[in-house]
Amino acid sequence: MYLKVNPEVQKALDNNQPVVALESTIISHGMPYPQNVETALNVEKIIRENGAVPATIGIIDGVCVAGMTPDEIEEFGKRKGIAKVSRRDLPVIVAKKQWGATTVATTMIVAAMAGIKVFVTGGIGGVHRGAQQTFDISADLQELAHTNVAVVCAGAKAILDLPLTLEYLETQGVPVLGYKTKELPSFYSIHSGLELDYEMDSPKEIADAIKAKWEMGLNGGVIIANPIPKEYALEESFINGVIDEALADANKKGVHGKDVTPFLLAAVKDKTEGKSLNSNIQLVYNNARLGAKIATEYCK
Ligand code: PSU
Ligand code: MN
Repeated sequence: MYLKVNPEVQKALDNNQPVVALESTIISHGMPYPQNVETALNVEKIIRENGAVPATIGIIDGVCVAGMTPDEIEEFGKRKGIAKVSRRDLPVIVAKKQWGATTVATTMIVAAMAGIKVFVTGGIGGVHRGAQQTFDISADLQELAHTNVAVVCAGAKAILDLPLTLEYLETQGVPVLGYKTKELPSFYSIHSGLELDYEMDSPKEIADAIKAKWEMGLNGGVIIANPIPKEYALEESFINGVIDEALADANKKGVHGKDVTPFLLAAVKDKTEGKSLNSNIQLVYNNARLGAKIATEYCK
């Protein structure tokens, strides 16, 4: 009733074949139309080419859908006013039978309900700069603490306080695994200056660590941090300057609550138009390739 799993996705799950979950906030709130739809469909194609079944997740007329059709993805990209739905919003949107775009937290919730273990996205939410005063810590981090889904991302954007985000994840027992890197990538950049404890060199090594965690009953997520391909990375002083301007705008306008992240993402996009969008698209493709391989190893 609350959950609808696409038949192809269900069949793969029943046969222990790899499935990769995908979020819809990135479609409805992360990129402009039509690039959002084009990217979401290409990501699904890449997942398939790498041997897994894609399951784009969103809420349609109050039903949590795991595995949208291409038409539904198109509608998520086009339709105005689709709510951004994190954990606290989910029951209301479902009860009111509305449409909702799922954040990392909510995509993890629905993936776990459906039995999907691996989820690919661009960047996760985290501890915001100034959280000491504002208490603004993304619900994504709490979800990673409790829900058994592995999340492949390109790290987190420097709109966040990245050192505090890593501290929070450590406290909550969430492993952060660098893929072929010992440094936390920061979305548009390969570097953040923050060292990771674990560098993993293959999808199998990552799948083994995920399995060990869950087979021991250590509940919660795992972050796989996959740096953006070098050729698409943005120059750090350029992007950090843009982020500082965006943060100043948000402060001046008194943006708060769930609007902070979309405001900052939109401001960064506007100030770099063209440049950041292409990088964003390419890093998601890169994550899709890795996520499908991890899901495949996990099923072996
Ligand atoms: N960071 C990005 N791109 C995104 C998001 C975060 O670089 O699209 C989205 C994700 O859906 C994430 C959400 O789960 O924003 C976090 O929002 P908040 O900080 O309000 O929890
Ligand atoms: Mn927040």
